[in-house]
Amino acid sequence: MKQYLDLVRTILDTGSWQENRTGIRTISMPGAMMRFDLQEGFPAVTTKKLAFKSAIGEMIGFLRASRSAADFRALGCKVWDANANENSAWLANPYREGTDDLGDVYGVQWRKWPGYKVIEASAGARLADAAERGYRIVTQFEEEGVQKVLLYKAIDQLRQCLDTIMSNPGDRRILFHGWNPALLDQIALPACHLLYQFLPNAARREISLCLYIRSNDVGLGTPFNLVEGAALLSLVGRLTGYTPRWFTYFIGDAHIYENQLDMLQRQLEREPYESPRLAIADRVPAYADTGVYAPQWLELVEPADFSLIGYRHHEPLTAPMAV
Ligand code: UFP
Repeated sequence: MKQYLDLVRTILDTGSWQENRTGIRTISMPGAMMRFDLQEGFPAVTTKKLAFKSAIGEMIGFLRASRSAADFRALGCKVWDANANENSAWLANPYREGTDDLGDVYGVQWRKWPGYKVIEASAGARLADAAERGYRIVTQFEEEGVQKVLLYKAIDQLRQCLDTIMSNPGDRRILFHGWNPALLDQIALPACHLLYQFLPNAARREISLCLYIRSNDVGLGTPFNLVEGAALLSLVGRLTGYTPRWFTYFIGDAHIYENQLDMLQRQLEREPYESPRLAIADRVPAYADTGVYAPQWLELVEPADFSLIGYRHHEPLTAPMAV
């Protein structure tokens, strides 16, 4: 995890102070990248104790399209409590459905992206094609004298990615997106990690992931997001029969909050330990062993199915999260 400490150093050396909506200043740097070979180990921060279970709980909440901080708590992840119940802009938002509601956050977009089509009522072939793809008619209406049909389908982007890895691994379009412009006004926090692209290599039976994060809190968010991305790639590899390989992590706005500087300075003084390995429980079927494609395990996995082997870390350090 030298790359993480290098990123922290680069931000401190070359970044500049900026104001933002949270009221806590940051040292920010535009554009950063880290690239991990998962065959060399799991990208777990070792210069403090990683909240591994919490990060895995959050990822599993996303896999289940959870939109309530209570669901995340039940999975062992408390990081959404403040965003759900303390952010004044969200508390006043008319789309908020009461205590703990987060709106249409990550998982809703991953698993149930709302897809709409408007098709002319006379366009039989298009209507038939849409029906074949699972679109259902919502209503028929008239626009400028033309009868039109509104259709809807909740798009399971992640499942489509797995299906394509199985059926057409050479495809260069295996990605899912969390940034839905139509829904930014009904969400507690617009997606930070928003674009995931899977890159299978059929000849080597390896799979890689490129992840783009528009805004990353490098003190608290980055260690968390690294766990989630690497664990997701490992799970997808398990279910599709590929060995997880390169995990490339792009950041747009890479920033360090002022009140986390002490925590990071102390981490810079520590020598990182060797990376641990990720273990996924045997009950999660490996396609490479069973030959049976079982994508339903995207929803069946539990936090206890993920563990780190050989995770050696320095003393825990804490710092406040900016909301
Ligand atoms: N943040 C992360 N990772 C996440 C997540 C949030 O680093 O997975 F959900 C941080 C980035 C930023 C803040 O500091 O939360 C989001 O604020 P904004 O929307 O203003 O970028």
